[in-house]
Amino acid sequence: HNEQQYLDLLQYVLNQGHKKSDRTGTGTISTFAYQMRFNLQESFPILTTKKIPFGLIKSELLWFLHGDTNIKYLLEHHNHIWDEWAFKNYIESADYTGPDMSDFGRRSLVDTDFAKEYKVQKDKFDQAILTDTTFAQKFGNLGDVYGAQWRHWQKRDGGFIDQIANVIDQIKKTPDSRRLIVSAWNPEDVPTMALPPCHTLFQFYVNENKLSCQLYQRSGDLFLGVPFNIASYALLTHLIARETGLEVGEFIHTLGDAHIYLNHLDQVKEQLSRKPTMGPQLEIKSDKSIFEIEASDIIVNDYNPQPAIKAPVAV
Ligand code: UFP
Repeated sequence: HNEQQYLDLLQYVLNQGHKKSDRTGTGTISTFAYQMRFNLQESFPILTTKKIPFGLIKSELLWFLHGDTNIKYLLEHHNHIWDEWAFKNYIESADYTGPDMSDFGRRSLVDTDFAKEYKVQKDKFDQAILTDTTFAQKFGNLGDVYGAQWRHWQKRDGGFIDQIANVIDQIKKTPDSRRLIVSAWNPEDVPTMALPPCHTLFQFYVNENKLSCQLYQRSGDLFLGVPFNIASYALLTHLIARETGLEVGEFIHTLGDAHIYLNHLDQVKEQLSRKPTMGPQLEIKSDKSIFEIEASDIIVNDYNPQPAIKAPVAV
């Protein structure tokens, strides 16, 4: 059963994880190096033991695939996953003249008055991105995030590399190749990045007309981040398989630092007390290419998850 892979990982880290301090100051229990295998023929591996918002996963992945790095597209799709990174750039700029918003992530968790003011400023910011093109160009762009690394990796001698178009081409022409790789990790950029890529590198493999994909994820927040990452890369594997005329095989998820934040332990135990049900099936209702397909063309059928479980994000 696909979902059992994930639940086993939670249990493994509860049992084997050692206490480890981390960048965010939250504290984790952590283990190093773990691998899950999801059979994409069996079901689409989105969790049923808690509700995962598939809409956000779709629009984020399509945003990456378009090579888009501006949050405008995400906001148009009611996706706020990346907002805070753009908002941070804005409040640190000379254009921002509102009340002090420094350290807004932490402060809005502990100070309700501040949280209200933050919401006002953030809504204003989102509206400006949506309605003012010049503002969106200036403050909506996140620079070197996945869309840029995947679709226009900057070459040292000028020009760009489109890793996604290249890998699609290679899968079609040389399916036995052992070089079917897309990399997001750029050691030159890492020191200046707010969030160095978590999904560092992925590789495709073709066997008996089936396409498999392995992701190396350097760091995984097992309760909040990893369920998204599993569904996102499973969807990516489906989209690349469709584009290259192949069936889907497996999604293999390899994690480096696999951790549970100390303030997620109750939520993890709650989730482990639930029983997974049959996973849904993915349906793609369009002939459009991987670069033109729209979120509304992609649906999961028979997705009947148990309720969401809330937990604070470590920032
Ligand atoms: N994280 C994920 N998946 C993601 C993502 C972030 O699990 O897709 F973008 C988590 C991992 C870690 C934190 O807890 O976010 C990133 O922090 P660091 O860069 O210190 O590893």
